[in-house]
Order: sequence, then C-alpha cells, then structure tokens
Amino acid sequence: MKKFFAVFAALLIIFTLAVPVHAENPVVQSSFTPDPAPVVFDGVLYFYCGEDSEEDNGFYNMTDWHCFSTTDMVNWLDHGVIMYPEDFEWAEPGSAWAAQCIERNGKYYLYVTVTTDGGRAIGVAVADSPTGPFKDALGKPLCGPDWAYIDPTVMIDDDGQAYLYFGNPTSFYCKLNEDMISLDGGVMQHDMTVKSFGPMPGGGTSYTEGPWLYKRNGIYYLVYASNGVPEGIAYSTSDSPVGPWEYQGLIMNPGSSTTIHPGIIEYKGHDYFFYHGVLLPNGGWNKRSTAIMEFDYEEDGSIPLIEHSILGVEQLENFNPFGKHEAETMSNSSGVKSVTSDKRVYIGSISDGDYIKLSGVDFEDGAKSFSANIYSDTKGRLEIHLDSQYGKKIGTIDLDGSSKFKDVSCALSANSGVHDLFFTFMGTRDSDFRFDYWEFSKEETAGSSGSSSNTVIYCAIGAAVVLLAAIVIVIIVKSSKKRTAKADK
Ligand code: FUB
Repeated sequence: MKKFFAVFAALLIIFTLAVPVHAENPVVQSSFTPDPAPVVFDGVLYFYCGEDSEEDNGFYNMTDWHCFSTTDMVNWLDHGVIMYPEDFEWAEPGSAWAAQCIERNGKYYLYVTVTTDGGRAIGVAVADSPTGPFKDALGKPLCGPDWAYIDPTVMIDDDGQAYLYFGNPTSFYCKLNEDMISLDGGVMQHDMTVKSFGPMPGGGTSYTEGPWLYKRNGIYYLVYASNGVPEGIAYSTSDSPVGPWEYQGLIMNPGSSTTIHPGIIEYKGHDYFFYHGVLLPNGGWNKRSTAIMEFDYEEDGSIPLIEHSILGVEQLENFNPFGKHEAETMSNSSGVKSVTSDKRVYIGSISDGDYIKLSGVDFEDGAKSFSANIYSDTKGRLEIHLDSQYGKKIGTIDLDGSSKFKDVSCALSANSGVHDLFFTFMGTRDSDFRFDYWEFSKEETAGSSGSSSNTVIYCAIGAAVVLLAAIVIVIIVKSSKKRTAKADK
C-alpha cells in the first residue's frame, strides 16, 4: 500500500511539473476588452482594446481605450485608460470603437473609430510612448464622417509606405504620408467581389468589418470579420498592399458573440490570433472580452482553422517577482478592477476574499521579504499564498484601516522554485482595499510590519520566557539542594 502511494505521489509530481502553465481565456477579468489589436514595441507585446461599459445603453457603450502588455503571454500589465473619445473634442462620449497603434520615427500613432456629427470617423492621436498620453493629432477626423468608416488597421510596408484600411461593409483603403496624420491621395475602395472576399450566404461578399492588414514572407494578408452576424473570421491574400485580394477561406467559426474582431501577431517565434467573445460570467453581446489562441501557418503560408478555447496560450518564460511590479499585473483575478486616476493606475474595488493571481512565478532560492503600497479602510489583511487562493501562506500584511496609501512590508516563510502566486484580501464584508505596487526581495526587511515578522518577535519573546523559566528552575533546584544539604548536616 505504502509503495502504491509513493508511486502515485511521484507520478503526480512528474505530471504537475510536465504540464506547461497556460493562460486562460479571457485574458482579462477586471474589465471588458473588445476589439483587441496586438503589436510588438521594443520586445514587449502590447494589445490595445476598447472598454465595453457595464452600464448597458442597449448598444455599444464603449467608454475608453485600454492597453495591456506582456513578455510571457500569460501575465499581463494593465496600463489603464490610455484615451477617452472625449479627448477628441469633435467625438461623442461612449463611442470608443476599434483602434490600432503603430510606431514611426519614435512616435506612436493611435488610429481610432469614434462617432461624430454625421457618422463615424477615423481619428488619429499621437504620443511619445506606447501607453500615452495620446493627443488628438488633427483636431478633426482623418477620414469621415461616414457611417461606413469604422475599424482602422494600419501597416508600414518594407519601402516605408504606410497604408490605412477600414470599413463596414465595404473595404476602404488609403495611403498615409510619412507624417502618418495626412492622406497621400484620397480614400479608395476595393472591388467587393466574391473572388476577393468570398460569398456571403444570401448574396454579396463575406467581408463584414474589422480588417487586419499585415505582410508575411512577401504575402499581404487581409484578415476580417466575415459573414455578417454572428461573425466568423476569414482572410484574403494579395501580392500587393492594395489588392486585388483573393479569398482564402474561413479561419474561425462564429463563437459566443455577434462580433469577433481579429488581430494577428508573431511574438518570440510564436504566431498568435487575438479575437473577442462573450467570455466573462457577466458578459453579453456588448460586453466582450479578449481571447488569444496560438496557431501555426501551413507550409504554403495559409492559415488553418483556429478553434475557440477557454484554455489560452502557453507561458513563454517564468515571471520574475523581484523588483517593483504594478499591482495591475496578473494572469487572473477575482472581483478586482483597475482604476485610472490622475495618471496613476492601481487596483481598486477589492473586497473581502478577492484575489489577484500571477502564474509561473520563479522565486529562485527564495524571497525573504515582501513590500507593497496599499490603501485600506478596514483592519484587514493581504495574505500571500502559493499555488491557490488559500494555498500555502508565506506572508501576511496586517492593514491598519487608515484609508491612506501606505508602504507596508512583511517577512516571508520558506518559498523557493516556481509557483502560481496569489494575493488574497481578507477584511470585513464591505471593506475597500486599493493596491498600487509590490516587490519581493531576497533581503530581510528592517522594521517589517507583517505577521511573519511578528512571528519572529513572538518566537523571540517565547524563547526569552523559556530561558527565564529555566533560570528560575535552576535557582529553585539549587536552593532546594542547599536546603537538603543543610538538613542532612
Ligand atoms: O466594438 C464596436 C464594433 O463592433 C467594432 O468596431 C467592430 O469591429 C465590432 O467589433
């Protein structure tokens, strides 16, 4: 029997170590993340997306654009709100439809869809960093207004010529000047033929909206939402950046939402397909979330049919917890929201029992201390657990309920190797926690305030008490021996 358990335990350990860490779809749980647009800047993978509001207005109530980044495909840093439609003075609030960002000569250009007087329009904003601050570059639409002008996608070809595509249900395109904020010529439209864009059941072509333009091995790819609603994803190819296009077929069947919106990117030798679906419990056709699937091109460059799955992509490398990290870095979470306020992004809306998870965190030979910047309105605690929300507890920070952001720290009990890391908040039912940043260190922290350091203090007091008791016993024994010796005399 003992032998059986030993073999079973060994197999379990081998199995656990052999299964790679996977992301879960949706990628983000703390907000809705429709219309994802991935891009790599300086070795970091970003995706830009809109935000479907929780407040339903019966249509798309899209309040702002967000940006997320990763280097391991599983743990994502939320850079918060990077722009509001109101930042374009001529655009309507709540109209933050699809956007895409591109870099040229050290500037970052964000092409967006918004609603204005007389229709939708493509606006362009510019920033010095991928995460903003972005400013309207023109003070007016780059293209439009026109109700068909939505979903910009942008590409700079090898010869330096930039192209902008957009449109529903027609595919429009134009050339951009080197300044990226003016057109070289006018807006053109493709011949909407079945040969170029495939057949729509019931007539017309399958092209619907959400174009995604890129080049790979000399082939131009135009990937787009197809077949009306519910949308699937199809693609066409060309040997020229402006077509004519040749329809190649469907690469994703319709899924959980009416719209789906594609984005494709190569990162660290892997090819990823971004799309959105109704993937959160409180989601809906206008409350959509980003999902990612990995795929391999066929040898001839064609894209295979990609399945929908809630099992996302594999982690590319372990997460290094040492050094300062923003609290809005996570692979999963429960209950929390990222808050953008005065150029500061933190995790708010945290209540009792909520948690933040980071996957595949490498503590190497062990972290000795933990520090964080936290606000709490209640005498609660931040507990640090390994491998599950209530797994092995390696440290606790006791929060004083002062309703101020404070630097707090604690010593840690033994931890080493690679684990999933959970920050679990414990308080009273309606407690309000806010979490700005954290850091693990290999050094012991002086003046630690958490209960792991309290444990050290309690141990020291305990040891002193035991020592005192021992001294008292020795004295009593010695004096009783003296008394016995006297009596014997
Ligand atoms: O998110 C609003 C609109 O729905 C987008 O612009 C379309 O691509 C579709 O996803």
